[in-house]
Amino acid sequence: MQTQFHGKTIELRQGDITAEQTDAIVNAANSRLAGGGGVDGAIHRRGGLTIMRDTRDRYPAGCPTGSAVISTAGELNAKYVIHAVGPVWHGGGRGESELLRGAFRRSLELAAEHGCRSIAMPALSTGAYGYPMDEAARIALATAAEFLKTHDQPELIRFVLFDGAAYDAFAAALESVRDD
Ligand code: AR6
Repeated sequence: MQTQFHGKTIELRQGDITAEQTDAIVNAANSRLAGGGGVDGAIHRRGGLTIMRDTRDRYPAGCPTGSAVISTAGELNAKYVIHAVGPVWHGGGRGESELLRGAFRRSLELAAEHGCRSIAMPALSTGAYGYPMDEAARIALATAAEFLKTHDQPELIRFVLFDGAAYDAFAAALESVRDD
């Protein structure tokens, strides 16, 4: 499923984000950039050790929640990995929505700053960090659509969703963003 926004494309795809061939792939990282399970584990497994070496050299202090940093993509079919740190879900009263928006927004800014024409993003925070999928999908898509209003790049923002339930939640949210 895809939709045009201001001449650029937001697309939904079900699958494994490490197989993407976009210029940038976004990782669902933690603030220590220490690696872990889920998307993070898959990216480091498939991308090789140079990704961790690069993030350790460049960002020894890690990355704050609600932001992102950029590194080499190692052996992945991308130019860059962008490590985005979404919030842990605590019920919604601890600024989670702004932090999630910030993680997506900073990832898109980094992609634009590095001349990326395409970016693949996962459903940040919806796995180990427990963010409710429907709400996360609305924030992800609203942030992407908003970004495309004022930026020429990336021309393609692709959300790569791991399973059918995540895909359906993003599809419903994309309909409502489109109608805004
Ligand atoms: N491709 C696309 N989506 C995936 C993949 C994949 N290969 N694997 C999982 N997902 P998570 P978080 C989905 O847990 O919630 C790590 O340990 C998954 O179904 O990867 O932000 C980090 O080191 C879910 O919908 O990220 C952090 O400590 C979504 O991606 C922490 O987990 C995000 O799940 C980050 O937790």
